Amino acid sequence: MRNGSYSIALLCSFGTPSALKGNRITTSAAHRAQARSPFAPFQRDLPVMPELKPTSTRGGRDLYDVAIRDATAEILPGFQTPIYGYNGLYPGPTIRARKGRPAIVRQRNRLSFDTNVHLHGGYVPSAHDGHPMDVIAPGAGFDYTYPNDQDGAFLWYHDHAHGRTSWTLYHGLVGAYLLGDEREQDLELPQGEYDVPLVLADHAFNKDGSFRYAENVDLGFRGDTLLVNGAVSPRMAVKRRIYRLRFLNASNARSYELQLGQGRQMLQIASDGGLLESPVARSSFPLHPAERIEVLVDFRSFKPGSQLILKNTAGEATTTAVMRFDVVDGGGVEEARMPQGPMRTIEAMPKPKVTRNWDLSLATASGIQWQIANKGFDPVRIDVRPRLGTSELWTWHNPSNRVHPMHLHGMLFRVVKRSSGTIHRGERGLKDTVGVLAGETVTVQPYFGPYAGRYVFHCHALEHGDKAMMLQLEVDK
Ligand SMILES: [Cu+2]
Repeated sequence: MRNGSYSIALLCSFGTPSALKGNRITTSAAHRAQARSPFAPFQRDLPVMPELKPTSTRGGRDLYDVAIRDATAEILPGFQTPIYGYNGLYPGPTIRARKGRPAIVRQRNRLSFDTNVHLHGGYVPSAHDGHPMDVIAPGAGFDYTYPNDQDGAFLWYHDHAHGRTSWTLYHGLVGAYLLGDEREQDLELPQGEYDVPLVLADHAFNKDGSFRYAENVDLGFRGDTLLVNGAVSPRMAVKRRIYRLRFLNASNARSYELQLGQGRQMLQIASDGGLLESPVARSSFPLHPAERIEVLVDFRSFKPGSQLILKNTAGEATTTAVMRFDVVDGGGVEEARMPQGPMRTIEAMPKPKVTRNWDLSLATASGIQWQIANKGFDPVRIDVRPRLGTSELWTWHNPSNRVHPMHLHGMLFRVVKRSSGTIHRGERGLKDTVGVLAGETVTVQPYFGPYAGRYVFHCHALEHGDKAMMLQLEVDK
């Protein structure tokens, strides 16, 4: 019932058609021409999220200030789409943090309902993790302290207030948090404009330009329009240089299979938990909700004028074209390089002494609810108590006909077994989310650390997590 009242309150407080009136802007003839078919791909340049600058760098740590608020975004040319945004932006501003330099992100809730912020993939003390019940009331704020003492990785931040993440993330509460370290620097990976976070999400629109959302707890939301960094299938001018493309699947429930051109080589260097031990050449790769994959693409071998379409081969008609890279002349002296050999040694985890099995299933007895081990989320119940500094084998068994991207808060794991076949080398690094395919059984080995305390693990198909495919773990000292 509580969830139902949330939805109603949200619908009322959120941009109504009357609020949208007058936001319609009149612009140049070219712009109006575009507005006639705002859903055609490759019409807009890829937006780049602004980098958030610290308000203080004193005392060896960076302080950031963010307002979580209602805003509008020009996603379709000529329309203002109501969103919720970190600093009023969709996607939110990018935070670039450094390993060894703690950050405090002061989040002020200027929305009309509770929200919180989870740093996805971060080693973060329990009180700062954005547990679904630890929320910030309207008008209040919270200082999230991030130690940044893990290896470099593409983390991301998003709302995690229980029961409505499918609504709030869909309406804009996502942002990139790029944690860099010295190893990346030593490898001379592309930097600056050649290091590009790409936030993918499928959406649908009403005629007035507002986001259209219809809840589907079983399937999860599917939109008919792909957005990258908040633009419909955009184009990006690339110089003849090496680019680091960092993909985040910020979709509610859609999985992608990404392919460049007819299968041009992309060199995967990282996954959720940062660099792989060695780079892996890929002609395409899957990306499930919440997963990150980072690749290097060498555009030096393409002639100026070449166009390469990044396709989602798992998509349907309008959800196939993800974006286009337009190779332009110039580029100057290349400073980055493509790593050939080992990039990182991932420390072995302690031998697992415990094996746990988790069935992933749909219960329909009293309304539709997704469950883990026949249980839905209960904030007063702790479901599992692993010991700090140990590792275990966790087996996700998925007899359902949906993909469940299973995510653990506050710690990382390795994928050790897939019933559907061998584990791809691109999936052998550290992970925080694993796509468990329909009918599949997947075993992962989490390491319970570095912090003791209460965390959650859940399905990252957002409609599944909201209702209520999430359990609690407490790491005991
Ligand atoms: Cu799921």
